Amino acid sequence: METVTKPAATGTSAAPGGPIAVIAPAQDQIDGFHLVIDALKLNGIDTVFGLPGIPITDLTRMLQAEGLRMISFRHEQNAGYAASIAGYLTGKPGICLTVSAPGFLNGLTALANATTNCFPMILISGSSEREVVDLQQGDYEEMDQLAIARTLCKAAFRVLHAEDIGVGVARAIRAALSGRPGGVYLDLPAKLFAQSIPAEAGRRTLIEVVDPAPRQIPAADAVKRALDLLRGAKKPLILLGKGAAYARADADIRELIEKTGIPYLPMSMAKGLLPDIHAQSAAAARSYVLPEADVVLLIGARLNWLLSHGKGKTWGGKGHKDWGSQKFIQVDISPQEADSNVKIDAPVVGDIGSCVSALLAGIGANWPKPPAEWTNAIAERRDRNIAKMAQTLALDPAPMNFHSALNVVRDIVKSNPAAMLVNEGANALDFTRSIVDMYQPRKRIDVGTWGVMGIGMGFCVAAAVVTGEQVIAIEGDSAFGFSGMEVETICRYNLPVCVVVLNNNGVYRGTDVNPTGGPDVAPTVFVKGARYDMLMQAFGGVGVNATTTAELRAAMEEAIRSRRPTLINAVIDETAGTESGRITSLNPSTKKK
Ligand SMILES: Cc1ncc(C[n+]2csc(CCOP(=O)(O)OP(=O)(O)O)c2C)c(N)n1
Ligand SMILES: [Mg+2]
Repeated sequence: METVTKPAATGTSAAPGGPIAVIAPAQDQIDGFHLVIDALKLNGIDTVFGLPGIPITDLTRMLQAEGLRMISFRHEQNAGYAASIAGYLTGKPGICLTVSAPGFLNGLTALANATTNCFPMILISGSSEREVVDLQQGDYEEMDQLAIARTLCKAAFRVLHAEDIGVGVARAIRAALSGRPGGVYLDLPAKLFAQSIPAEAGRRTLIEVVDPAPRQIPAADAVKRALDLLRGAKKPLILLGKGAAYARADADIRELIEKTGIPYLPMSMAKGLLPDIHAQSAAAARSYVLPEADVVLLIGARLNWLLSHGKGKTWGGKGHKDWGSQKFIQVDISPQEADSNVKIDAPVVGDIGSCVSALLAGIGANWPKPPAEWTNAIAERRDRNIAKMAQTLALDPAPMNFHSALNVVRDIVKSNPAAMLVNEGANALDFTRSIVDMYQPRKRIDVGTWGVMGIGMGFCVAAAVVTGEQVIAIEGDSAFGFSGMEVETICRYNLPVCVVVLNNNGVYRGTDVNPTGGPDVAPTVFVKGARYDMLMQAFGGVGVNATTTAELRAAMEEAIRSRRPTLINAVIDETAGTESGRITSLNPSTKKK
């Protein structure tokens, strides 16, 4: 308890004139720990993902004691990924709480990933003694965390005084949620937590953030310019990104697509915004529509590498740097996004909900449907590709391959459309994305903009905790390894998570050999026939080794029926994958002879 200076009160025996030292009664004082907790609570934060240790161990205990859900992980990176996707799924910043230096660094990958993916997240790290850190005198877990975090996130703040905690938390929330969402770092030095200030005055310093993600209404002339361009299109196309999914403008987006009759393509995490089986989905004719389209309306999708930067052969350009002939309309909350890769003819800047509703209003009742030649040509290719895929999916080879295993997953997701689908890997990712249809918005969460491995179990925990829905994770065996220890976390909190490891004995496949003939296996190869299912059993969950599609189907059905933590080791033909899945071309290689 702190010694504080108080005005003279009756019954004290201090020397006349001097300050009177009294031991403050606890109920009159509030400490830094509780100011942090109250600031979070005041702003509707009910869950924190983290890992205890100096100086935040007591904070994790007190968070729990004060009624927040404190989800403890085995590694901060996974807690960070959990927080980031909780932010995406709830529209409130996801909170990750870590210890100083190494814990902070472990959380930082997730913070940077959140920023890249525009997920609202706040990484709160305890830090060491400022005076000692700044003089580099060798403190316990010494590191200038604020300086390091600053380059990797949208904003970074440090709070030194208890009375500034309210402002620090408010600024972090605003920075994470407003405009283009992203990762925010909040540095809380150890000394802060023990500081006490008078309780009533302390509570008055807390801020309940008003309108943290303000609407940004697009300019009327920008909307008109976009609609004029779209109206004249012969081969229009709409591209939906995860920004569109994050915006929660589901009904308006669907209405825009259906009223205009324009074919659309969902990016990976926009799948399900409209059901993937929608008649206007051009997903199965992607390689046809991108180069052929004449006007492309991007909604919350950036022209980054995932869209071949809007140029090159994918878009009908002659060489890999050449632009195609299409014109672009880009709906984005960031005014800096337009022209990042190719010319944007009609930028529409504002929050996606407001922009889509403005476009919808401008479209009115008599919008001309796109020419039938365009929609028919797409439908023809789509139907042909879907029929071809159906044939492949119907095969049931032994051992299983990606297609036969994912055909099972496809059926299971179809009968459980509210389930969350987590997905990472290379082949395990690409095949799942193209084979497993999604039916509802924000159900598919994956490796995102970076194609990062390691999001798996963190995303599973967060998805289960914040949605309460069944979670199905489709994991490459390599991908799973990045966060595999969190199956203990899944068991500890008894979460309804069914992990399917598509086990092909390695990174991309299990067939590489060491060219020297030496005893080490090739760098992409793992222990053959590994039993990931036994890892789940070690913590009391259900582990199943599935070597046939029938076994896989039965195990998934049982996992969903029981809602018990389950890991299915799905044995996949080790020759089935390709190098880097669908992005083999990004692999640098010496010029072929
Ligand atoms: C953090 C991180 N490290 C490394 C990689 C490179 N990488 C891309 S996919 C992948 C694993 C692919 O193997 P697996 O998950 O087993 O999927 P498969 O293709 O075998 O189905 C790796 C290591 C990455 N994307 N992210
Ligand atoms: Mg693999």
